[in-house]
Parts: sequence; C-alpha cells; structure tokens
Amino acid sequence: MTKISNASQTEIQSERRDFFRKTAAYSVSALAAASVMAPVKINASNTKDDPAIVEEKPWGTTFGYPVTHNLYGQPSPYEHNVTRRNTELLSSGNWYASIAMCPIHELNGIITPNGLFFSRSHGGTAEIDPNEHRLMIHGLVDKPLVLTMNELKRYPSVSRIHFIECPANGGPEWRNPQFPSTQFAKGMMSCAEWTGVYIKDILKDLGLKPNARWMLAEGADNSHMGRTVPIDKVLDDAMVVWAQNGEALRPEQGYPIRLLVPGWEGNLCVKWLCRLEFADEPFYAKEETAKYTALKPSGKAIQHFYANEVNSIITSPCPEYDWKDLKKGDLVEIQGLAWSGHGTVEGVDITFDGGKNWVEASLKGLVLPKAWTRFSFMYKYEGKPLLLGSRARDDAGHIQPSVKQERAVMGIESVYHRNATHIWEVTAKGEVNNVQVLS
Ligand SMILES: Nc1nc2c(c(=O)[nH]1)N[C@H]1C(S)=C(S)[C@@H](COP(=O)(O)O)O[C@H]1N2
Ligand SMILES: [Mo]
Repeated sequence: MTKISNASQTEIQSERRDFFRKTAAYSVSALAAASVMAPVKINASNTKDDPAIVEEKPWGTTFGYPVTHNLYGQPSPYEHNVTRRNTELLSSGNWYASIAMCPIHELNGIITPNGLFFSRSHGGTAEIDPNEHRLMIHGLVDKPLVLTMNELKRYPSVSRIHFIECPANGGPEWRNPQFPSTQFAKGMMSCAEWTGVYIKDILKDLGLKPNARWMLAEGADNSHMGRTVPIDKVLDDAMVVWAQNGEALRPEQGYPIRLLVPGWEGNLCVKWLCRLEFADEPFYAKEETAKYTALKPSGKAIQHFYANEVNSIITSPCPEYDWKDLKKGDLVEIQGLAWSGHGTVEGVDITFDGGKNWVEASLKGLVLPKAWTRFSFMYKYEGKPLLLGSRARDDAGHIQPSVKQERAVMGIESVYHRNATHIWEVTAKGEVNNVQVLS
C-alpha cells in the first residue's frame, strides 16, 4: 500500500493538467464583443388577428385556485416536460445504483431548482429521520464528538454557490458521442447555493492533531459510501451542509446533511453523512480503489483524482432546442454553462468551425469560483452548416483541450474527468446533432 503525501496530490493533478495550460498558440479573434450590444429585432408574426392577444381567456374571467391549494408550490403544468431523466445505459441493472440527469438546457441563470438537481446514488435514496441521525467526528482530533443535527447547526454557518459534478459526466463520450441530447451528454451536474459549516470551523472546537493528513467521510445510506479527502482541502473550503437553495437538503441530495468538497469529484460529496474520521494516511475505500480511478493508455490508473477540470457546454442551441424556426438574418443568443473545479472561469470562446477559429463570448451574471458561469454570444443566423462549440479558461491557467489533445494524454479507456471541447453540428436546416471533431 503506497502512502501518498499531501505534496503528491498536486503532482497527480498536474501530471495531466500541465498539458492543457494556455500556450502561446492560444488566440481568439477580436470581432466578438461589439456584436453583443447590437439591438435585437425579432421578426414576430402579425398579431392583428391572433386570438391569443385579442380574445379574453378563462383565466381572466374566473378565480384562479385558492392560496390554500398548493401549500408547497409546484411548477406550471405546462412545464411538465422539464424533469430529470434517466436511461438504462447509465444504470447498473437497476434504478437504485443509478443516476437521474439534470435538464441543464432548461435552466436559466446558474442555480438549479432543487427538484431538478441531478441525483446519483449507489443504493437508492435514503429517507433519514433527522432525530435519529448523528454526525460522529473522531480519529486524530483532541476532542472526538457525536453531534445531533441541532448541535451541528450551532456552529457559524455560511452560504456558498458551488456546482457538484460527477466525474463521469460526459463519460460515455470518450469514444463516440452517444446521446442526441444535452441532458444525457452533460447532465451529471448541477449548481446550488449550499448552507452549512466549514469543517475548519468545527475543527477549531475539536482540535486537529498535527499528524492528521486525511479525512474519511462515510454515508449512512445502504451503500455506506466512503471517500478520503486530503487535509489541505478539508482545511480550505470543505463544508458539512444542511441546506440547498434556502431549504433543507432534498433526500436525493443527502438529507439531513452531506459533505461538500467544492469543485472536486461529486463522488467525494458524501450524502447522508454520518462520520468523519481523521487519520495519517488515506483509507483506500472501495470508491477510491475499485471505482473512481482513471485508466491511462500506459495501463496505469490515476488514483486520488480530485478537481473537475475547466469545462463548458453550449445549452442553446442544442439537440433539444434547435434553430429550425430561425430565418436567415435573425439574431439569436447562443448560451451555455462553463465551470472549473480549479477556480473561477476567466473567459469562454466560441467556435463555428469545429475549433479552427475562436471568438470571445461574454460572461453573464455572477462569476464565482467553483460555480457554474453562464456565457452568451449574440449571433446572426445565416442558415449555413456549423460546427458550434465552446472552450472555457479558468484563473488557475487551464484551458479546455480538443478531443485529440485529450485522447493523446488520457486515451479512450477512462470514463472520468472528460473535459474536451464539446461540438454541436448545426445543419443548414437548423437541426442540432451531437458530433465529435477529432482533427
Ligand atoms: N452516501 C452516498 N453519498 C454519495 C453517493 C452515494 O451513493 N451515497 N453518490 C456520490 C456520487 S457518485 C455523486 S456524483 C454525488 C451526486 O450528488 P447528487 O445526487 O446530490 O447530485 O453524490 C455522491 N455522494
Ligand atoms: Mo458520481
């Protein structure tokens, strides 16, 4: 059993990442920004005889439903198609060890509503009575403790916006694109505002012993998910969280509490968290030995693989929302999401020719570390075939590789940490297909 020191975590990450650092070859053309401010004229249909505007509707002449009707609010029934989705391709023969994908193409801004947050579990969704749940913190600490949920909430709380991404997001696409769908191609992620306590603040009370180098987190669900987190990360920004977008965590997200390891593999964010144990070496739990390692072309596997790399995806247009209704000359907003587990998204470039030329998009709204960042580009539709894609850069100096660059380093056997640029083919008719550009 090799003991891995703290220093080597950075080396493990950089073994792959240095390859994708920005180089002198990095360039974008300057024509982009000006078009963003162009006034948009919509070629709307003639509304003169449109019954939707000239006729009184039933909802304008009768009462709506009473305020007592929906005590926990639900979306409009007309939004019934906006749901998580699952496929047998991504289940292990049952729906317990499976994943429900987030409809990222349906979202606005950077926050995922709780009912749409992607949901991945290895033994079903545990429904835990918080009164019967405890958090045990022990191992290399001066004062081991068992906390009730109320006791835990007495520590000073913070709220932070972060994404959670399964490292297998996009995993089925190492060889070929498999899904004519944004939701299935990239929906193993979501972003929320989490409320909880920094573990470093709990440790001020408990006292960490100097030889503590790793922290095991264990879940109370029937998979008893266990993962080890290096102490530097624990003392940086790891949190125990109990709330998601202002309300208690959903059962799917680990109610009553989960670990949040911002920017790192979703798998480390142990749900239904019941135990933290500090030790001087990693625990080599099943999820970091048999699973969640990345097989390289050399035949060796990367173990202790952590940060989700800089990444992005265009969510509009996409296979679910194509451009078939556009006419030549229409202005349309290209939008998408960018994120990096290494830091803050610094910029996003757009290509219309499969990665030969790039122009810079603008970032919209909040730009936060280890959070989804929305990007936008106003485009004049020409009815020409395109190979449309995005490429994000982060403030840690990383840039997304092409598929070819990624394959050269990582091969095609790995299912984890895929972050090559994603290309949509837009046909002359405005249909959108999932393709891979290998040159
Ligand atoms: N206890 C426990 N924690 C868990 C899991 C699990 O099955 N059991 N799944 C992990 C995996 S693989 C991922 S990607 C994330 C998914 O978080 P989400 O379901 O809130 O989206 O939770 C992680 N935490
Ligand atoms: Mo995962």
